[in-house]
Amino acid sequence: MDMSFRWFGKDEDSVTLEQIRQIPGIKGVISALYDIPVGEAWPVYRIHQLKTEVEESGLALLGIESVNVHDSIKAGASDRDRYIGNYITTVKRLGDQGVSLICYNFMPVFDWLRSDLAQERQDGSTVMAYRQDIIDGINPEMMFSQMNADANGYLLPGWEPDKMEGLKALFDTYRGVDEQRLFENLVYFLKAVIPVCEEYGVNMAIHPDDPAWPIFGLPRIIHNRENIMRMLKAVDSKYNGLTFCTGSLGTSSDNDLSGMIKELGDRIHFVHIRNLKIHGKGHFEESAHLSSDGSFDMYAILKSLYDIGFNGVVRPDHGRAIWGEISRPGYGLYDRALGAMYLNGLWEALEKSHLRN
Ligand code: DNO
Repeated sequence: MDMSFRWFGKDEDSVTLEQIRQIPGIKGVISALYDIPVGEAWPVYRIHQLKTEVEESGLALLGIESVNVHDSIKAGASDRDRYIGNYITTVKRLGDQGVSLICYNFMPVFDWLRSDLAQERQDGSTVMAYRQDIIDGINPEMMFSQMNADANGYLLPGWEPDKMEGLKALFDTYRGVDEQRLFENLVYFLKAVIPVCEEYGVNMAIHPDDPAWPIFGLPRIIHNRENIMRMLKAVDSKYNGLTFCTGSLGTSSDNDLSGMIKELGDRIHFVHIRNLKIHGKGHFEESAHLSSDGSFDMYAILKSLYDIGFNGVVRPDHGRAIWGEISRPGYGLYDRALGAMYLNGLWEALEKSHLRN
């Protein structure tokens, strides 16, 4: 297992590569070229620059999160082939430079969603939280403004403000796109991209829908065992895999996280680990990683990964805001570093108890 840390680049992250390097057990970072507009091919020299910068700090570039998929591809619009062509160019360029992991999602218009980016807890820390009743009373445009206003001046991944300007048109693009159509559009995309991934040794790891149900009337198709298996079977190549995100899949208590890990096996290429405190259906907050602080059994999750022989990339996911740190919500240094240490500790215990038995 390679423990990693998400890094948003030196101009956009409050956390530096030097700080990441000092977290025990971190082998590399997960990053992206966040300024390249979605749908454009990534320039070779920019990929090279990013990789060099990371490597000069003593870390490895362990994967990209995300090479985002243009909404024309998701909606199956008439210009999708042009964007798929650009995507393939980026995959080839990444593969050429030894990057072998791409995380992406297929959520229409939006990415992950929270109703509160800084909910205060009893200990004075703040966390991101979700309440469906609040989301139900909000229109999508307001949601964009609110998420961006509350982001401590940082750009939230997936919530770029420029999207808001064309939001109505974007929703129109999805008219007539139901779950079945969205699934077909995903398969169309994968059928074009996966053969290239096979040739270039790049694993595609789709990120599940977060939360694990449709929002704002838009379809979502990657949020439970059945629809993930269906996606994997539709393009049955090892390179067509999953980012197993505990915090996304775990928003629905119908998802048995440990059972899913065992079933998905070697199609899991990347793991995002965080804990949630579930308060009821459609109501949760992001807790500390520690099992006893939330609703998930982190030992059981790590044990399932250990049992399937997982040797891919892991990262601690959203952390709490603690010790006065101001950062992009969910992506400060302190609580994610605590998370990484805890996960590494569980992993060490699993390895040693296995050796002794
Ligand atoms: C949220 C992240 C997601 C994820 C994308 C992958 O913090 O986990 O934004 O990066 O869904 O494309």
